[in-house]
Amino acid sequence: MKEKIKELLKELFGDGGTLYASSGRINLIGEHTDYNGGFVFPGAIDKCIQAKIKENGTDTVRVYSIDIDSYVEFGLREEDAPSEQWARYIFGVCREIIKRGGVVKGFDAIFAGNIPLGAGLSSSAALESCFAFALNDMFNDNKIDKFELARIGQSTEHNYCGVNCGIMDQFASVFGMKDCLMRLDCRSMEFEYFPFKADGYKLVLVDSVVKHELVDSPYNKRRESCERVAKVLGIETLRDAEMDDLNRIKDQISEEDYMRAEYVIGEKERVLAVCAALEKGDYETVGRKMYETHAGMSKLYEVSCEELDYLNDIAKECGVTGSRIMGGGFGGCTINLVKNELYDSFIATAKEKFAAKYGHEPKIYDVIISDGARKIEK
Ligand code: GAF
Repeated sequence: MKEKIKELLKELFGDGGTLYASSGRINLIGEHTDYNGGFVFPGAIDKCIQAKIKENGTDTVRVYSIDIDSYVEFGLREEDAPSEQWARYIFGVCREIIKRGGVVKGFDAIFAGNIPLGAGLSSSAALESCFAFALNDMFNDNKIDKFELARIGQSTEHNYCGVNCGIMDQFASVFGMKDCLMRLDCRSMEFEYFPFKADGYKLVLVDSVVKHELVDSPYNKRRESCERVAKVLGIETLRDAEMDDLNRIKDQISEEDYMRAEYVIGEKERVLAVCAALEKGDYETVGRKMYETHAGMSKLYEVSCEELDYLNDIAKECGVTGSRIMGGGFGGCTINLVKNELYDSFIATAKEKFAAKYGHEPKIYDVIISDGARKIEK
């Protein structure tokens, strides 16, 4: 990927430029908790976006996406927003830096990635983080702090892409560290690195290949439900709600909003239980909580789909320690905590059964926890 990017930059825009990267993410547990002020537990992975970028001395940004085989030029003023979705991520990052008083000058860039698109591994956050990190390095002497870089990506989603996401994906992509998961408190924004070495286990993603697409999806509706319940409770976010509180206002909210909030309140506790269990090396509890999350996401939050439920059932039948939908839902992957000795038979069974039912095999990605946003070379 690196060589191809370098070659094309030279061919299209001449010598020079710096190569940057940022990663996709997994999340062990803590789904749809970020915008509710709760906890998340993500890590960056070894699949990333790489971009080679150089200043071009104009007011124009010129970018070529190798994977989409698409070239876009845009100016740096608000009215210059491109119509191509992929380019809006980059445009949004530029605008959000400028809005915060930062500097962005015209540049040329070529980028490519190996994060499967629509698999719920945050390829868009990786793209935003890669450019936010790069433009901070190139034009702002790295004065924008890392949390702000993550917020720049998040605001890009809100203001240019129509997704009212939380902070988890951009946080993971910017702060990711090799071999570590991170527990982030999305209310205080305090976080801790957790070295993750589940001896005797593997983390593996099973991709249903049902395309998960958050733009214009019911994702925003889920968030609205949570905000409605918090409002009735008179609190800022569901982080401050317990089941007793929810039951107290049950007749003032819709049945659907009740279910959404019930899931979020349970999920908040599950993240903490998983962290405590991990510290004791108690993977059985970790796994049990993952299954509980899946059930909640499927039955209460209703962000699963038939294919993901089927993958979860297969995991259970195979004796996999933990399995659940990962990310926003509506397609994408399950994340599975599998004992080493069960790994081969689980993968073989998942492929076979899924293919028999849906006519194609799921894709399998082993999880390797890696670094987040970084400069690769000058
Ligand atoms: C998506 C969002 F972008 C995140 O902010 C988070 O809410 C996640 O869904 C669900 O946990 O990835």
